[in-house]
Amino acid sequence: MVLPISDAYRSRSDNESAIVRRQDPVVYGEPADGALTEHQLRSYQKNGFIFLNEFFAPGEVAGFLREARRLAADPAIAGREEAITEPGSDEVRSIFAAHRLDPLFGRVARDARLVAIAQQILGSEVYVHQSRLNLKPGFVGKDFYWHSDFETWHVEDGMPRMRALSCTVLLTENNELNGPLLLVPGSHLHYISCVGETPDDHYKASLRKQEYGVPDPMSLNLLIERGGIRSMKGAAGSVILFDCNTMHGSNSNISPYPRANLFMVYNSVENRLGPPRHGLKPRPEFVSAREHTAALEPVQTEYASWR
Ligand code: 6CS
Ligand code: FE
Repeated sequence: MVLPISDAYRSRSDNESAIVRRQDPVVYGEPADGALTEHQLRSYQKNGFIFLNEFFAPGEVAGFLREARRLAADPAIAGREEAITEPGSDEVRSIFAAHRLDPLFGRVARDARLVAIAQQILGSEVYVHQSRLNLKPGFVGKDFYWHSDFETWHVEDGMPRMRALSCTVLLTENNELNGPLLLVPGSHLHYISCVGETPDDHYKASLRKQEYGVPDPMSLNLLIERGGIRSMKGAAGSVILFDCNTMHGSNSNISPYPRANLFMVYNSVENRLGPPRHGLKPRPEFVSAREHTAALEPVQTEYASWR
């Protein structure tokens, strides 16, 4: 594979940070594709995200949450590398590859309504680049510092272009108390090139607490002055779709109320991974799919009668 001579989204290679204009479209498909309305697509294009209130019915999402709790309490799961614990505690923070470890989440990832939206925005068939349950338990759930996912996926996974999106299904209510997702509207149109070399096996530390590939305060200030910060509070069953380059993070959870979310990254089949940057070794399959990249076949599921 030949690497491009100049990399528009170079990062973690210079001593100074930089803000670069986005080089890729945000919405690749047409309103006529039918999943989101023209108005919704325009809002996604402008802000870099969209909130779909109570996309799943209360009875459906109650089953998802039961399944998430069952997985998190399963000792066989806790012993696997997909299970990441909180810094400073043994509580499970995330379970990666949830859609491959668990048949119900496998169905949710292929949910016909979600896949149709991902295909419409990305303008092609899609596959799951990464999935995880984020459990953010009460009292000990730690923050996720500001970052663009694309910066990590480009550098550490060799994702070529900005043609992926994250889909978060709220499994509990996300409110002002339990550390909801914070997004910077409009930030997806700018790429922040970060300072610092990436250590080997960075994911082992970064999935707990990220310290490389984090944007500098000046660039963050600039983005936030322009776009502000939106706190994505909402009822269980709601869905947040956000562009791979939208700046985001979340606060820790010092409340007793867990914030459980299911997170799936849809990537275009035309944007499969190349080699990571800076000679880094590819991250494991459970963080970053290189083998499981066949186009998803959408399925319709009667979640209420699941099990
Ligand atoms: O390293 C990653 O791929 C993951 N890390 C963060 C903080 N967000 C995106 C992604 O799930
Ligand atoms: Fe992220």
